[in-house]
Amino acid sequence: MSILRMTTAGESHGPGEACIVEGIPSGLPLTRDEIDVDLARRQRGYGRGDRMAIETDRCRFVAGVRHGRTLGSPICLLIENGDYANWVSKMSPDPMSEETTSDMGRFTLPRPGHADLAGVAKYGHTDIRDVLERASARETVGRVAGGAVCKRLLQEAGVTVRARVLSIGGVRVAASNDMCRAEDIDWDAVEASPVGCEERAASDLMCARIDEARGAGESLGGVFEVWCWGVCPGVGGYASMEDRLDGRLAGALASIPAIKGVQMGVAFDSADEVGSRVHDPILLMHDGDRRWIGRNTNRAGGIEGGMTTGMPVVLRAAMKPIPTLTTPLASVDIATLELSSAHVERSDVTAVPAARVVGEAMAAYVLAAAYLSKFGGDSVKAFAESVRSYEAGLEERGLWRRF
Ligand code: EPS
Repeated sequence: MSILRMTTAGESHGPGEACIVEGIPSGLPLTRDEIDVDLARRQRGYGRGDRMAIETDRCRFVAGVRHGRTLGSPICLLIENGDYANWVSKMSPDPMSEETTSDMGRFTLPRPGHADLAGVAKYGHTDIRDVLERASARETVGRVAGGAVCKRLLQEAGVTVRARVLSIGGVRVAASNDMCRAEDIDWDAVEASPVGCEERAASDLMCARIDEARGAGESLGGVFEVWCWGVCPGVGGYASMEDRLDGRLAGALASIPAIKGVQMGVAFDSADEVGSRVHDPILLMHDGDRRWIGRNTNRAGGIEGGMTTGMPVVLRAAMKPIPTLTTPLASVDIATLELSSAHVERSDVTAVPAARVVGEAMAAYVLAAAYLSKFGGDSVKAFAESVRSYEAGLEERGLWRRF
C-alpha cells in the first residue's frame, strides 16, 4: 500500500480548492513560489476561456510546512477561487428557501460528455450545478499544487517530470517513437509555445485550429506526452497487481477529467508490430574499462513487468474535446423530460496545454508514491540516502548507470 496520499476538495465557483498531501518526509525544502510556477503553467494555454482572465492561481500553505521545510505532517495547500466573489450567494453553504434557490435558476439541461446526467442520477440532485461544481476541471488546480510537492520530492531522487503536447484537433507533431533521451527535447521551446508544443510550425497550426473551432462553436481534444527521467530501475513491482507501476500511472492519468486513453511508450503502435521490432534489446555498454547494461531504444516507455527499467518513463494521454459547446448537442430537460439542446456556459475551446501540466502532477504523484514505498524515509535525508545507496549498488553490479 502506498504511504503517500493526495486528496483534493473544492467546488469550481466555491471559495477555493484545497489539496492535502500526506506522507511527504520531513525536511524537504518547499516554497509557495515553486508551486505557483506550476499553477501558472496550468492556467496558460491558447484556447482557454474567459475564466482564466478572472483567476490568478496562487497557493497558500495551511499546514505541514514551517520556515521553508516540510514537517513530515500532512501538507494542506489552498488556492482561492477569484470567481467566488461573483458566486457568493449562488454557492453559499447556508440554508436557503426553495423560493430563493428557484429564483436563482436551476440548471436542468445536461451536456453530453459531461458528468451532468449520470451525476444527478447518482446523487439525487435536481440542479445540475450541484454536480458540475465538483466535476469541473477546476479541481485539477489542487492536483497540480500537490503534484508540485511530489515533483520537489522526486528532485531529491534525481528525477524530473515534464510534459509536452503532441496534437490538438488533429494537428500533430511528428513525434519520434525513440523515447531514449529527454535532453533531445527542447523543453524551453515547449514552455515558450502557447500550446506547449516545441515545434513552431505545428504550434502555430494548433493555434489556428483553435481559432477555427472557437468560430464554429466547437471544442477540441488532443494528445500530450509525459516524460519522467533520472528514474532508477526496479521502482514499482510485479508481485501484486497493485504494485504494477504502469497500472497505477494509467489509472492516475485516466482520472484527469476528459482523459479517455493512456499508453506507455509506443503501446498502440506496437500492437500491430512483430515482437522483434517492439522490444528494446538489452545491450552491453562500454566506457573505458567500465561496462554496464543499457538500451539504445525505449519503446517500452521505461516500464517492463510493472517496474521502471531505468530508461525515461514516457506516457501518452488522449483528451477528448471539452463537452461544453456553444453550438450545443441534443439533450433532454431533467425537470420536464422535454427534448431540447444542452446547456451553454462559458468554457474553454481546448484545455490540452493545461492537461499536460496536470499529467505531470499525476505522474509525479504516482512515481513519488512508488519511490516512497521502495525507499521509505521519515526525513528527506534518509529517503535520499536510501535512493543513493540502492543506485550505487546497481552501478556496482553494472545493472544501470545514471547519466
Ligand atoms: C470547466 C469550465 C470552465 C473552465 C474550468 C473547467 O470554467 P467556468 O465554468 O468557470 O467558465 O475554465 O477550468 C477552470 C476553471 C480551471 O481553472 O481550469 C469545466 O466545466 O470543467
